[in-house]
Amino acid sequence: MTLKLHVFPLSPRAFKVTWAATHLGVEFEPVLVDFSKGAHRTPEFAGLNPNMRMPVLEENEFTLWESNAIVQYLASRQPGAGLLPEEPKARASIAKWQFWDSSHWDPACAIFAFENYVKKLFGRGEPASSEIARGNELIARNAPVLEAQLQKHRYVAGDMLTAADISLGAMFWIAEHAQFPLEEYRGIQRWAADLKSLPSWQKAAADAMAMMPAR
Ligand SMILES: N[C@@H](CCC(=O)N[C@@H](CS)C(=O)NCC(=O)O)C(=O)O
Repeated sequence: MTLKLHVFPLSPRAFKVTWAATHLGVEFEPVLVDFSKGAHRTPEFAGLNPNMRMPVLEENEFTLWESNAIVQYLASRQPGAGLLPEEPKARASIAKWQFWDSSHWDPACAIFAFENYVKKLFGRGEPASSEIARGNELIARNAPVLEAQLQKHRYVAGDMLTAADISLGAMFWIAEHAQFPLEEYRGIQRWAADLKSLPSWQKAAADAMAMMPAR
């Protein structure tokens, strides 16, 4: 069985795993999890991920959820690509940023994704100002950490593109819609533009849009 990636392609967490696979040249079959039809709330989907969330990787009997675990798995299958070096300190630095993504960056950005994008996409009302205020606080606390790193280095874990850039940078897939308050962070903006210019980003973006059913 081909490796399958179950995704709702407009989500940055989905883009994270399809972009990783595309960048690494891992062949995969994308499977649409159509949120508008509640496809993630079926018993079949719960069998793949009891959290009823995407993305999910499925490969024969093996299933894997949590987008950063999927990025690590894909990157470790293609060691020659350099996204996840073997050397313990280099690997740990990448894991550190991926855990930071799950703990701090994704939750901060997700507020803007939900309030400014998801609500509009699914007709769920206007952005809540209290939530935007909470998002602004989280961005103000966390973005300077990433900015300082990107002022010193071209990429998140140093001077080479790694799995950490894929994990953190995928959020920019929806930046135009989500309106993250990140304009003042010049290092982050330079890095995001760099990532978006990669051929793998452009291919993954085109493939993601092609997957979306007509609305
Ligand atoms: N930490 C998880 C988060 C996955 C997640 O929350 N996915 C959302 C979409 S971006 C989802 O499937 N939501 C379905 C729901 O809330 O019912 C990951 O990175 O994979």
